[in-house]
Amino acid sequence: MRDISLHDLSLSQTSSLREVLRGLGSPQKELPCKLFYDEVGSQLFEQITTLDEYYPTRAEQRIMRLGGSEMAAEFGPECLLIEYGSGSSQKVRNLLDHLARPAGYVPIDISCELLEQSADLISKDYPGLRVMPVCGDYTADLTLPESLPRSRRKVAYYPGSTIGNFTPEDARRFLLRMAEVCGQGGGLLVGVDMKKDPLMLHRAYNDALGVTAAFNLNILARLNRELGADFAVDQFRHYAFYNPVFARVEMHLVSLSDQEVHVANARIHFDRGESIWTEASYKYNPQEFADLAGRAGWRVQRVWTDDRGLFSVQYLEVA
Ligand code: SAH
Ligand code: AVI
Repeated sequence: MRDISLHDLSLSQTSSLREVLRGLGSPQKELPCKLFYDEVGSQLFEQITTLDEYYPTRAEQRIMRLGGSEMAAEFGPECLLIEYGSGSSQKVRNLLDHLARPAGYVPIDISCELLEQSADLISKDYPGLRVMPVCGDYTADLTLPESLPRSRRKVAYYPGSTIGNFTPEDARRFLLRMAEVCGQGGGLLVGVDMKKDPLMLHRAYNDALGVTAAFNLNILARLNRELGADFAVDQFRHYAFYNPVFARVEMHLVSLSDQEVHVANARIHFDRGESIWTEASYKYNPQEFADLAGRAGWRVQRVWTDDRGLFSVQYLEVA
């Protein structure tokens, strides 16, 4: 059973031209990573999840498969599940398979086509479940449907280590907002990628087939397609590395020449070797994440990890 009202938002609303121009106008040029996820970008991300080098998806999926019934037991019966950045809605199946009489499932994603397809598949495979997809930018003031079903508990699900794409301070603010959405007694199940051998991280963001490079470069092609920009995409190179000082992988697009680019009425100059910072992916040990979440009003109840200690899935409740 799938609600038909999609809260639809287009690129112009989700990430205004102003936001792009501000990013490209700052001393370290940058673009928000949410811009990766148009239809092409979402397909490229799905390919990334199948790459040998990209361990996080496999590690998290395995944790979910093995731990799904224990996680569902923590949530209890009649919970309303709100998934942030649901993408293909694959991992959530490990929860839906075990939840007792869930009140509903609210997947939220900025990639509207993928969200619709995934919501349809979930509705088909879980016929009694109320599915209420919300398309939009969860970093903006996103409103959930007014007619949310009554539930015993609201549980946010935030898989993929997508929380690592915020700076720690922005992550804290976001966790705070999720605590407000879930309210007293609310829960949060979050996937968090852990610190590890920098070489393994390096490979995960520099795959041999170049899919991550294509994913990164697609952001420029998207600005050309949707904002009428004139980036010469072949004049930029994907550059990703692990920065151990900040415990984050940084993805950049480096200009291969001195060049001018036009975005709307703005002319933007690039020196050869200058970069646009497109994504940060922070890595946390469980205790570091517990401390961060603690500063946002959450208390960790349980942590599941894989046998190689690559990834963690943590269940928290509003303190
Ligand atoms: N949860 C999936 C997908 C992770 S990729 C998994 O674990 O494999 C990150 C997802 O978050 C994408 O589907 C992307 O479209 C979505 N996303 C990224 N930034 C977003 C934002 N600001 N608002 C809403 N969705 C966002
Ligand atoms: C969605 N997010 C957690 C991914 C990550 O690993 O930071 C996006 C990604 N970037 C490059 N590869 C995958």
